[in-house]
Amino acid sequence: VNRKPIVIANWKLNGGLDLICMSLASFIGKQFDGTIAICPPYIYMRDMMAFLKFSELLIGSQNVSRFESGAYTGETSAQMLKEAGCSLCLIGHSERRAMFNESNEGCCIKVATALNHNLLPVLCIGESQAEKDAGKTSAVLSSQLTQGLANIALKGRDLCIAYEPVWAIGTGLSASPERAQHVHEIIRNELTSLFGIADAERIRIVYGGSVNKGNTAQLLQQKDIDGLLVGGASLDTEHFLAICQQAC
Ligand code: G2H
Repeated sequence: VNRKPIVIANWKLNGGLDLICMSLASFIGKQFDGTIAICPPYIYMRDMMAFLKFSELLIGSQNVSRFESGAYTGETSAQMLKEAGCSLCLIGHSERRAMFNESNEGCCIKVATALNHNLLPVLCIGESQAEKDAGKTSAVLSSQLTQGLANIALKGRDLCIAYEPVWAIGTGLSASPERAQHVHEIIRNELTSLFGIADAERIRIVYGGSVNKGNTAQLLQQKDIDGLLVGGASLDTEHFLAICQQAC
């Protein structure tokens, strides 16, 4: 199966015009055999878009509203993101689940909304340290997938899953490539039950959690690791470029 790699930068609540200029300048003229995307805070998307004709970068969002329009203060809809030139959106990042009460059911509505507007949904899942210690990793991921993708019909459209073990996020403690591969295989099996083998083989499963230029190559050598979701290391332009160049 030829799944082209995808590397996604998640700037979280970081960055500014300086970082945008530096990042985009260093990507000008670079070519990749895969997809590179940056998810800045919403406010910077339009600034980034102006540079995009000079590079192959895509822009993603860190979240999307479950609503289409109406009296929902502070929300940004999938249609607005699409109009702004966005190609993908993160859904259910563990920080949103933990700090903004995002549920699997809410994530499922967001996945459907993103698909309907031709945005690539990147559904983020992962177990906590306590769940890992209790041997519940498979069960947690299974319910995040079955509930987060309930009644979703792909109809040929793309979906991406990000496996981000909560204990590895921003801690410097990445999952070992072997453990990450083991979990990605569990995820692909679950996707096979949900969508059938053809879709499950097509869906890219990316790893996130303390990715850096030192662990990129080994992670991507694993059969079921199809890309990376990079937080902290993506805020250093040269570091992020080094990750992308190793990946694709
Ligand atoms: C996980 C990741 C990016 P970091 O949240 O989504 O962040 O690479 O800083 O662990």
